[in-house]
Amino acid sequence: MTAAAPSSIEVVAGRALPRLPWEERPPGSTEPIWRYSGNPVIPAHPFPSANSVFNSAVVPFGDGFAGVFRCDDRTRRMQLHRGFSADGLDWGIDPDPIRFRVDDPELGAFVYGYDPRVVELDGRYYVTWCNWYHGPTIGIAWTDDFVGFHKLENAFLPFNRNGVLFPRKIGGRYAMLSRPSDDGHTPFGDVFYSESPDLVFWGRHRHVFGAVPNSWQATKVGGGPVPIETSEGWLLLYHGVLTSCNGFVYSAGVALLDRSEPWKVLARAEPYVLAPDASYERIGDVPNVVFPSAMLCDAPTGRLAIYYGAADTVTALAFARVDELARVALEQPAES
Ligand code: BMA
Repeated sequence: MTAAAPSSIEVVAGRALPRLPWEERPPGSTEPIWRYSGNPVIPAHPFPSANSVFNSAVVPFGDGFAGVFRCDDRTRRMQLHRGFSADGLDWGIDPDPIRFRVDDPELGAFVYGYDPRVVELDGRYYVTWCNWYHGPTIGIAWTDDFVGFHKLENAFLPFNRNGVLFPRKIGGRYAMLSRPSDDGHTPFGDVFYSESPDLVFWGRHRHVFGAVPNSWQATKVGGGPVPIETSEGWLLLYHGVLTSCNGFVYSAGVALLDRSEPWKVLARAEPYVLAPDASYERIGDVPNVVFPSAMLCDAPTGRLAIYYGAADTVTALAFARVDELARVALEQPAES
C-alpha cells in the first residue's frame, strides 16, 4: 500500500539561499539524489596534516557558509575543524583544530570528536558530535561566529552516537535524535528521540525506528543531517548499515516524522536513496560508505545540497528536491 501523496509539499519556515550550490539532475537520471559532477567537494588532504575530511556539517553563515569538519590527522586522531566558504564548493578549512571553551573542568580534556552536525537554533549555532567521555557519547557546543566554541554538558551517558538536534523547540523543548551504541563498531542500533528544557538535561526518551531485517539497513540506523520541516512532516535523511561478508555497507534512507511528535514515523521508504557506487564512495579508508551529515535547503524552491562523507576519506556533495525525497518516503514505503 502506498500512502496518498499530497499535490504539493512545502518547506516550512525555511529561508531562501540564493547561493546554494546546485546542479540539475543529469538528463536521463531517475535517481532521487544525484551527485555533484565535481566530487569530491573536499579532498582528503586540504591541509598538510590531514589524513581525511569526511562526515562534516555546513550551514548558511553571513553571506556564505560555515562548517565544522571531521578531520582525522596523520596520527589518526579524530579532530573537529572550522571552515568557511562563499559558494559551498570551495572551502577554506582551518588547519588548527577547534579548541572548545569548557567551563567545568570535570568534563575533561578533549580526547576526540567526530561526525559533527551543526544547526542554527535560537540565534546561535549548535554543534553536536560524537565526543569521548569514558567512551563515545554526544557532545554539544555553541558558537556565534565559528571562532569561539563553548562546550556544554554531554547530552547522554556513554555510549551514544549520531546526536542530531532539531532546528526549533518542539512542544516547548529542545529535541534531539541519537543512537545508543557500544564502545566499538556497534553491530546494532535504533534511532531514539529525547527532549530537554535547557540543552543540559535530557529525558522523555522515545523510540523512533530501528533496523529492518534482510535489507540495506539490517544492522543499524542513525540520524543524518538536521531534519527539514515540511508540510508533510520532518524530512529525515539517515544512514542504514548492512553487514556484508566484506564488512559494513553504509547507505542513506529517507523518512517523514510527525511535526509535533517526531518519534512518530509517518512514512519511511523501503529502498535506499543513496548507496555507495562512485569510486570515491567505494574506495578509501573504509570502503562502501556514504554518510550524509548536512543539508542546505533553499526553502522557496525546495532544492537541497546534501554533504556526505564518502569512504571515510573525502567529503562529497549531492543534490535533491525536498518534495521528491518526501514522495519517495510516502510512495515507496516498506510493507508493514
Ligand atoms: C561509524 C562512524 C562513522 C563512520 C562509519 C564507517 O561507526 O565511525 O564515522 O563513517 O562508522 O566507518
